[in-house]
Amino acid sequence: MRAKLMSADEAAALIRHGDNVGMSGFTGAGYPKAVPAALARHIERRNAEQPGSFRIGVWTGASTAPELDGALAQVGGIELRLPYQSDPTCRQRINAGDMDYIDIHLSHVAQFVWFGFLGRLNVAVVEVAGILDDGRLVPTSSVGNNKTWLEQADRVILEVNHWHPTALEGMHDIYYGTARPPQRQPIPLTQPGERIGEPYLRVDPAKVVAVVETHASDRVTPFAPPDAVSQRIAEHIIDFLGHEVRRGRLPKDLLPLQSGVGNTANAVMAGLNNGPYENLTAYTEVLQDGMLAMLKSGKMTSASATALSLSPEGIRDFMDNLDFYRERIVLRPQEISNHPEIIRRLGLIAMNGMIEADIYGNVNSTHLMGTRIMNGIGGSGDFARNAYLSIFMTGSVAKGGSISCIVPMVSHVDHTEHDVQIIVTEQGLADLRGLAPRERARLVIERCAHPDYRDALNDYLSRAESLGRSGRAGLHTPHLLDEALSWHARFEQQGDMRVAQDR
Ligand code: 0RQ
Repeated sequence: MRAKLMSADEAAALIRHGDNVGMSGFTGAGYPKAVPAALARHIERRNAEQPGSFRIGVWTGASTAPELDGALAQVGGIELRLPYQSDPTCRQRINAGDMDYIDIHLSHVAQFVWFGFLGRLNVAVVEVAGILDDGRLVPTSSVGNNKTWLEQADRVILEVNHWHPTALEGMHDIYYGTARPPQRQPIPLTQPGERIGEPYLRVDPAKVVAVVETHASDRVTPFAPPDAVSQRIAEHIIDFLGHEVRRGRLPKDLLPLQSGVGNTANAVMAGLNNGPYENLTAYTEVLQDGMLAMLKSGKMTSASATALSLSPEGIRDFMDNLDFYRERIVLRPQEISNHPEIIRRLGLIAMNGMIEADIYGNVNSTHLMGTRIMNGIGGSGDFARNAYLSIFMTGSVAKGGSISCIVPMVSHVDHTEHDVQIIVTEQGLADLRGLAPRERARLVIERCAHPDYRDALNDYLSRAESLGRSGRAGLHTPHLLDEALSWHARFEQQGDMRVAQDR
């Protein structure tokens, strides 16, 4: 490995036009810090000589950072991106049609690569915290798809980032027991904090073509204190969980929590931290500040994730108390953190954000006005489809009230009515379990819609029902198709064209 030490520029020169490159990185944690930037410079020079002559496929765990996604998108270097991104330049290029993007469930990525569904993986660029004498690798603040990249890629570039504390060693659990059907066996994980694998990543040293040393921090995003909307959403969820415990539908210590990223998710965690529950656990994808606080207070006993996504204060606390957290946090490959088999077995309480929901309970998590990608489905589908309770949350209105996030028919479907059980806005919570479509519609309008839009939605529903009663349409899921489709177009005309342009 020592013989392969080189500069980021030399390593980047080993990546060729047309390569599919598997990069480490998950929500701003553990992404390579130097090679992508060097590669972007290289691509920029090549494309200046001959436009479009150097483009690659970029596969990651999830979102990364401006130094990776942003830098490569800026120079037009990405032909195809998957599976989740949240970078403004990528978003703009994808929506302009300059860059292809495949939005797939995070749990699918690793197996799609083994199955050969996505073509050959030519190069892996993986950040690690260290290399052991025997060649095994110490993972970083995220695991993501690194195991798969290291196994499947023809050539491997390692970035050893000395910013990651060596005390991370031992926090990870890399499971090597997955196989392709028909050889697949059950994954022997029955508790969120259980370890079923090994603490290191393996790599065939013969495939390592470069080792680059860096010392650079992960992308850290400060959290704003929860706003009034997030706080109301959190209160509704916490009331609802209490109700479920009283009804005997949830154990008194709840079930393992999965929480999407963002301020609402943190507000829910803060609410639970101040609530009556003890011995909580988490089986989630990304661990944010809110969960660290719960581990610290003792309310939460263990948390499993594939990545950390901490604020600057969260990072400081994590680094200062690594021995404490190493006993309580397990970081796993995303094929395990998001595995449907395990999610179903553990019975998770899944809480994810959304862009809009329709009155029947279909959810759009990814596309503004039906056509413009925001980020991607991420792990929300893995969790929602398989959870014990599947909760989706959003403010009832967007863009200063000019758009209702409760609509007659979602403009893009990520989670169907069959996978969505509970919808929450700051207005209230609609529990859709056991309700037929028209009952769901009334409840969603009554509990979740903003008062400014309630009349319009009720009017829509009653006219759709009249059409059904007249025999000209179905009464099972009544719709006025012309109006359902023009609902979004009306917003764009009346309201905020910024939505169209910004995104
Ligand atoms: O745009 O910033 O320009 O104002 O959409 O909306 O309200 O800031 O919501 O940050 O919670 O993100 C679904 C995108 C929500 C996120 C989504 C506009 C709004 C704003 C963002 P501006 P908010 P959040 C595990 C789970 C998928 C992945 C996932 C997400 C912007 O939760 O990416 O769940 N989820 N992963 O103004 C038009 C509407 C709108 C709208 C909001 N109805 N119409 N614009 N906006 N609603 C974690 C991982 O997978 C890593």
